[in-house]
Amino acid sequence: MSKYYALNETTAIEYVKENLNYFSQDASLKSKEIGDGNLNLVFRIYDENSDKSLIIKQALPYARCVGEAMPLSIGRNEIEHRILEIQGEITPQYVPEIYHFNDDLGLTAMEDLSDHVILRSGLIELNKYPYFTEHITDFIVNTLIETSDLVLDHKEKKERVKNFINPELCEITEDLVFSEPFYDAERNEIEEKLRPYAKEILWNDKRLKLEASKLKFEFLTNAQALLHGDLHTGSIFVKENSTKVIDPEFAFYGPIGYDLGALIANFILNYIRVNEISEDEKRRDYLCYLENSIIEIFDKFKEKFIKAFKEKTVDVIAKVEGFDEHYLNNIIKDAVGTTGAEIVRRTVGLAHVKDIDSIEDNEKRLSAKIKALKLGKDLILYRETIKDSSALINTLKSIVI
Ligand code: SR1
Ligand code: MG
Repeated sequence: MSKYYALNETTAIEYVKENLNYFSQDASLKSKEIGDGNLNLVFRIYDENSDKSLIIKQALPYARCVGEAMPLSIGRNEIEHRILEIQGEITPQYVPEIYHFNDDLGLTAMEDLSDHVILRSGLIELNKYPYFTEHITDFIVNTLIETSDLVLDHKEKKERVKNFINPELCEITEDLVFSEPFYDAERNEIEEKLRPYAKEILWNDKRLKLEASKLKFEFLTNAQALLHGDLHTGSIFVKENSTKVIDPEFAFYGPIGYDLGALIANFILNYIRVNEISEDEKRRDYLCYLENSIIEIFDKFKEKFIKAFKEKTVDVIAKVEGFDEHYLNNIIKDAVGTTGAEIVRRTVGLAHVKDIDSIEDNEKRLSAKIKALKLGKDLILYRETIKDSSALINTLKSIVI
């Protein structure tokens, strides 16, 4: 940590000039800090004389959204560039290219994706991405199955598990997703009018706490595959024909359903927003788009997973008839439970999402949040029975519409 210093817009340019051979000698470099995530600094460095640019992402020794009261090791940067390397070998088309890293400074230099937009912003703007579900299901299925015991030699997989022990960032998820939203925790961010609903829907329900604890212990102990670990719509860049998954610093060996569930939850949060605020015609059209996207993510994941299982599994006994279905059913159960927990935590926990919090009308925002809590709860409680996309959509519509 002794060599560490946090960059600013000026020193970021100096760093690039001294350490990277990316720009030409006569480049006129400018720099802008563009980070709007919860943890890190992000600088865009660009040459005014050409169209060349890159991104420097630097870990701060604390969580940016909380400040120094929440210290975090800059070692998360190493996890991030290591998993980006692995994902880049499996699905290079879906991750940014890495140019350089420096673990002393906790920084990585990578491809600038400014011609893309963050998916969450695109969804809030009611934009559509026709290839997204195809791309993201390719990414999830391939990165997860290829890092699992189904495909990897078991000793090599255990080595990977060791290399991706990520206790600090896992603790954030364990606390913020699976524990604190289910009681009146100090760090919860909850608007006053929602408090009685949170009590009734979440905190007074022992059945729900039991199911949340089962999900938490699944997350803690089921080292199935190398997860992205934070696959919400703010971790994905999109443009019409391209999808890039960024920010895998929460990576670790965990249950496959966690990545799938986090993604579906964030589409549902946007669905709840659109249902609450949009004009009639626009609303119907965009709700259809979101509904189809959720169905496609769910169905394509299942279809591609079974296909990849059949084609890629090397473990002899795992090839026995019926094990693929058994394995997939457990993933889906975890995914639906995670979807519920992610929806709940983005509504009452420490880290919210713009989809819901930026609803300006107080009554509509409260209504959206109450629906989110009810839906999240049902998805957790009834996850064993929600086995296909139509059951998921029926549950969604019965509460939200
Ligand atoms: C203190 S970190 C809060 C959240 O931001 C990250 O993106 C993760 O989702 C984490 O839970
Ligand atoms: Mg992130």
